[in-house]
Amino acid sequence: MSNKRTRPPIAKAVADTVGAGGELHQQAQGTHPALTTQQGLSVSDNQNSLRLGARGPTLLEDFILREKITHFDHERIPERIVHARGSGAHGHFELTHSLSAYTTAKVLTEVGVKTPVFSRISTVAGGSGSSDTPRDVRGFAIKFYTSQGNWDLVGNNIPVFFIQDAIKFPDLVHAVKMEPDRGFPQAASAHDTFWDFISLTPEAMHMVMWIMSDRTLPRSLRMIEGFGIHSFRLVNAAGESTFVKFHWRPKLGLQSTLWDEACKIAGGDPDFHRRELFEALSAGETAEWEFSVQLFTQEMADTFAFDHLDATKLIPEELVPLTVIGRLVLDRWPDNFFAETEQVAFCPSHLVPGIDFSNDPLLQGRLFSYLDTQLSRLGSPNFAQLPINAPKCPFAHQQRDGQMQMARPTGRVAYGPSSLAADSPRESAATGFVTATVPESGVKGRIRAESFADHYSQARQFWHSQTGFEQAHIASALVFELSKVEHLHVRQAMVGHLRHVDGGLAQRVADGLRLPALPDAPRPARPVQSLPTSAALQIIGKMKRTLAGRAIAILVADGSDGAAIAALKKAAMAAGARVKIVAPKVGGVTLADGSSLAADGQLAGTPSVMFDAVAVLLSAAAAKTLSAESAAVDFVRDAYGHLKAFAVDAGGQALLQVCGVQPCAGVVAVTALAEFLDAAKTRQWARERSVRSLA
Ligand code: HDE
Repeated sequence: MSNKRTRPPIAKAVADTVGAGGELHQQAQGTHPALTTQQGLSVSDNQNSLRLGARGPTLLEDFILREKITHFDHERIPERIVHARGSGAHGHFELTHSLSAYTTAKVLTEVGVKTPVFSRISTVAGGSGSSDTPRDVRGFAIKFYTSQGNWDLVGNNIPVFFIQDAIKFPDLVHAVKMEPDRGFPQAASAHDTFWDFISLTPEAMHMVMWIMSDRTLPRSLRMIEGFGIHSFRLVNAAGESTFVKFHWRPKLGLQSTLWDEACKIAGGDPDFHRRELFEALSAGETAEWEFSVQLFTQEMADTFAFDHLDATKLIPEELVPLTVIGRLVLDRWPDNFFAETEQVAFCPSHLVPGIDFSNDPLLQGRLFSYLDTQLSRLGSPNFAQLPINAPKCPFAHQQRDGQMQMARPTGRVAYGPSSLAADSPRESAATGFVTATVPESGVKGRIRAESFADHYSQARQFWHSQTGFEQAHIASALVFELSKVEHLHVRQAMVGHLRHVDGGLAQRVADGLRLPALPDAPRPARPVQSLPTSAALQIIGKMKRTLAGRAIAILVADGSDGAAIAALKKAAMAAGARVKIVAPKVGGVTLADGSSLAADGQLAGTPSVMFDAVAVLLSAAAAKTLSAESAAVDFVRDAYGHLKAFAVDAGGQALLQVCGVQPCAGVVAVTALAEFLDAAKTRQWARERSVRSLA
């Protein structure tokens, strides 16, 4: 029970005491309320269970011990079967452009209204305790608490999906999760069962290109895009429907880590993304997205070279441009992780009048799955009563009883039609949800539409839309992942598929795996088309040259120059960056002028992978000491290898030299502050080929 709701009386002041065993008894006094049991009974001793004799057995009679332990034993609920690891935040959606011509949904027609939201961003494959930075799709779910009921938009950070039909989802998830006999790998697609399944599922090839790109290695949860993926329908007052796809784009721009960096972050700070969002929101910053729609009619859809009901396809922006309609802002970390982020229950079937589903077979399956999974996860059909799930608009229904009924429904009437209660809830033809009237016909059967059969053309389009750096990362990711696959025939089958995407890509991956020969390509169901490229599919083109939301480390030690540190910190913060002082000891350093400087992080526990750019400002003596310190050498080498900008003074330069870092673009004297801050806004891509071999 929340002690906020049932705050017991403050006990009369008694001083803290030390018990016979030396244990501390903190007494209720001042603003501290008296600790109680769930029943409100004030507890006199929270340190010792009830015993027979000081060194004797514990008594079953101890109902206080039993209540506490019993509750503890039941403090976990089943984690989500997918998307178990996630972070959530509150905020709002503000509409800036009305879609009243297309829909009656007030959330999409009332300009200026701020609709409260709760959003949860997650990885897919790992358990709830897994790290934040594996190569994985990010789930991006938004619950809009609208004035017409809750609308859940349960999307991802990638606009397409692996499979076309919901019946394949359990297979996909079983293949990517830990292998069932051995219980590993955790949160990783780089293993045999995943690639075996993929190599036998040609429809996954477009998604494979996306997941092998750096989209699956986000720098921050504030730097990912969001997509509803499926086509939905908007329905207007006249009952006319228009198809819609939802997109949301980060204000801070897209930004990713490098693969080596993501792996090292997982060791340095497994909570990297959660902590970043928590720290940003706690500091008064926001996470913000520009919210857009792609609107199209059935007639337009009939002209597309693909089927928009197929979730393995996207609609290029060049074909149907995006219309910006609002802002999504997250600005408040939840009060309690479990009550909100863990218990929030998203269901694509939660929607409002004016929005409706399409026939996308993946979406149709999801409409069943989410409600079903919430029943098993939250244990009761009353999960909608949890504060995080309850609508913020008035609601009234006849659903009663069930486990954990928290409300106290009154009156005799829990049914309809009824004539006994004047205030019982009734249907409303005027405001109620009406399913779009869409004529349907066809033969009943387990059928896959022929219009879903082109599995390679958009994968090819994606590949050809990337910059050279991005292509090298995709090819290298494929080599990395397939190198972890033990079965040669699976590696070969995958490279065979890649031949349809691009012959050069297939060759690069085959070389990276040292395959004896280029494997045969499977026969495609449809001829592969070369579609026009689309810059919107890149990450590099969508990065922002900004320091907002970026972090800079200044590595210092005893004897560092305080004036240089202060000037750099001031300028970087003025440009929007967060700055952290990293020192060999967390207690701080004594600067050259004898003054003290506190550290934000200790060198061994604050590696450079946590930052976007670094400064190394050291005395000559400290540079010498640190050159024999592997944490310092790794700090420099990793920052260099991860293509980050450096600001250095003479001591910093000396340490860089020991670490084998030669003068090059992006390594700047600390006196050239503007140059450093500009370089810090991006990675030094030109350096990449000199630090690692890529496929
Ligand atoms: Fe989900 N998915 N999914 N999914 N999904 C779940 O629901 C499912 C799919 C997505 O933060 C589960 O509450 C099926 C596509 C997000 O709480 C479950 C299919 C997209 C989240 C489920 C899909 C998503 C989930 C597990 C194929 C992007 C996390 C826990 C038909 C458009 C929500 C839960 C959160 C979670 C089923 C495919 C996004 C089992 C059957 C496509 C963001 O119900």
